[in-house]
Amino acid sequence: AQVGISRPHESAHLHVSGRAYYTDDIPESEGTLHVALGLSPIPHGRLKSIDIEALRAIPGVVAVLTAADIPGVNDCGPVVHDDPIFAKDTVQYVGQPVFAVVATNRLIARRAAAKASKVLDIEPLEAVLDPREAVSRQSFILPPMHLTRGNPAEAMATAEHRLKGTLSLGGQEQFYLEGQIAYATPADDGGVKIQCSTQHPSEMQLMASHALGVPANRVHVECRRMGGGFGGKESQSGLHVCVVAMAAAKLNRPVKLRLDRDDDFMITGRRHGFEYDYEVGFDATGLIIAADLTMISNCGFSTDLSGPVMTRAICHFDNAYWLPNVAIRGYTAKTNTQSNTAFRGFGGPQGAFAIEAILDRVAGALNLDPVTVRHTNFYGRRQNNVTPYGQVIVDNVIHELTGELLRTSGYWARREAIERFNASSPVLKKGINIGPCKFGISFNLTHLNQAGALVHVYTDGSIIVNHGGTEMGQGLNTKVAQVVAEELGVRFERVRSTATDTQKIANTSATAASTGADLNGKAAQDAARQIRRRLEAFASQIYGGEPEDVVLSGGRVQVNGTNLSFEELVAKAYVSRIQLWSDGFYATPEIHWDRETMSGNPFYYYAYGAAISEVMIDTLTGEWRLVRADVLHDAGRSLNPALDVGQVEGGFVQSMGWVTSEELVWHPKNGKLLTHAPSTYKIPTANDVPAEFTTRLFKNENVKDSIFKSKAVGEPPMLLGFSVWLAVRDAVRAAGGPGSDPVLDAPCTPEAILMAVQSVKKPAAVA
Ligand code: MTE
Ligand code: LUZ
Ligand code: MOS
Repeated sequence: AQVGISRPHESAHLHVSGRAYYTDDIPESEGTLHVALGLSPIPHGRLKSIDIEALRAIPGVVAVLTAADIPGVNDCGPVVHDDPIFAKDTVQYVGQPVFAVVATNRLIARRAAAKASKVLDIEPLEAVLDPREAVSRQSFILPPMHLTRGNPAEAMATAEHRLKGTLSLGGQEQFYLEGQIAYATPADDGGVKIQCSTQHPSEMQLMASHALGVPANRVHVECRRMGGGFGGKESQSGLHVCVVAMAAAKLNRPVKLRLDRDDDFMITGRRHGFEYDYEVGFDATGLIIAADLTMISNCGFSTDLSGPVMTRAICHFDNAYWLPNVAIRGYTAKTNTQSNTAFRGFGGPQGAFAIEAILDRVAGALNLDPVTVRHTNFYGRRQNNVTPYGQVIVDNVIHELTGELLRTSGYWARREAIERFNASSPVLKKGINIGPCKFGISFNLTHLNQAGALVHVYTDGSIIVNHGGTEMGQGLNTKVAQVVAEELGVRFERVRSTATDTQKIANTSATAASTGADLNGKAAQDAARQIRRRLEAFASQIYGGEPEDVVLSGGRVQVNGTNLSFEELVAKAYVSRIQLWSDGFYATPEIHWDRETMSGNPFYYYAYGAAISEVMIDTLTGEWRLVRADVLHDAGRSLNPALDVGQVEGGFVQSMGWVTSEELVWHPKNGKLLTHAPSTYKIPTANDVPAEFTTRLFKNENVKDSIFKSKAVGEPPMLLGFSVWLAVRDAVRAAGGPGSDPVLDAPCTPEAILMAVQSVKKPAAVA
């Protein structure tokens, strides 16, 4: 078998030896020019003038481009067209690109662009930086979204207990190791070729064609791989692509733009931070009767993907829990900051975080174990199994999965041991908690759930697969190659994946929503299957027997008593003029979504998981450490367990970083992002991975006809690191004593933990 077994990443040997080509490794053509962007130094203002001459006079500067130089449309917005490539008339955040300097080398371009505050004349306007203030001023990106089920107001009024609260969850920088980069080369007949780091080549093609004012067939976009995307290159690779495309077209020279890390932080957006107001009604067992939630997402200055991000947040507030009466309101706050965008989970984690925080308070208020309260509220198998948006859950494994994890992690015994430890340890306190996950798989914009592929079998029997998905380190190309190998009965080493290319597969969706292997795997299987059918028909024609009885396996072909190699059959088929290549297509069945009523079947299926984390905090300093983590995750019948475990571990750690140490701070007055480099923005490092860290895949298979019954695995683990934040809460609760009710937002930096410890003595405000 070629699927269901661990295979090294198709480029692992290149990654580890430094020979993998990323965009910046492509040899530069003669005459390549370099761009740097001139950025707005103030958060909101009227742009009066740009002293272009001062910049042009700098030796080595070839051109200075502004909004006036864009031949087509000054926009790189993915959905709503409110994302200027260069600010015109107004600037809307500190870091917004206003002009581009094109120079003979990168350093000259950067030095010239750094003079932005000297050459820009901007009349300041009032800026809104805080999302709650934006709401109070009715400064929204989109109309509010509402989802209600049952009668939450009535149920709340009659509930035995009620809790109210507010909660804040910060944003998160993608921190892809390879920053944003694009390289454009002028091509024949008014065309341009763009090699860039993007999750969405087709969108880059359209954005560049709009900016240039030429048809899409003049723009060729290629991406061999990214050094990480994490959602940050779904739409926001567009600005860089548009800048190099227009510079290359105007100057008729190859042009490259590679952002410096600080500029990447200052220019591009990230995960939306969320603010919450909630009320929850429950009974003495912790069973939720009613939930009322208001979510505010900090969108920044433009729309970008904020609409579908909020939709996914609303559709994940339930996480794995049955909420009989629920009201959810989503407000998209417009602020004078970078425009926030996709980040692993795409709003789903922000929705689920709210219910996890709420359930943990419920458990504390009733003095019940947090695991017990979650169990009480899990969706049922045959009843209480309909989501607030009306989808019936038919694949629920959360009971079995958490049951297994509780056993293998020794949760109950460790809970007792931790209680004994805490009773005798006044300064250091331990906490343990669970973070369950249910995550809906499919783009919530239904039409995006389609994909294409192209499989070529060459006359020597070697194979190339091209598909619409992009490789960002997640191993998509490996999985797709495994699928093609399985279908054609050859070893996976025989199949090579090539760069994603808009001239090979048209109209692709972003590699996003974790659907890469689901969609492109199926499309590639469709292509490979057509070739196999032709080979089977041909083999039975020349050797006799029925096409259905031909077996392609292990690089051999068995037909009616004859056994020959795959290469031999391919060579014969070629000479007989059999088509040895094929396209393939896939569209996810069954799914539908009504945006007006916020109801339907948006997800083909759900992926499940859970993590149990144990932490120790120092109540005198707020410092903390993850002592142990146990993760069990559902990847269905995994296509490649090694890759999937890697995705789960990576997602867990990235999730933990978000809710514990990654803090974004904008200057409250001048609006500048202060945490714009690893010196001040703290992502987890190898040292933060716990000494005891066990990740396993839950034995399961997809109930739906997904590719070889596997499940998407990219984003769901982004919920698992919540267990670390919840364990910190548990430790703070231990510091406060029975019935105490920690006040803790995310990220729970040491400062936040210390403040929570110092204020924790107050008992829970249970009504
Ligand atoms: N893993 C790595 N190594 N690098 C990445 O950039 N992006 C994540 C996830 N895992 C990412 C990653 C995100 S945001 C998504 S949507 C999925 O991978 C996309 O790939 P897939 O659909 O093939 O899983
Ligand atoms: N929906 C979704 C989307 O669920 N995930 C995505 O990444 C996405 N991107 C664009 C539009 N809708
Ligand atoms: Mo992932 S946020 O869907 O790119």
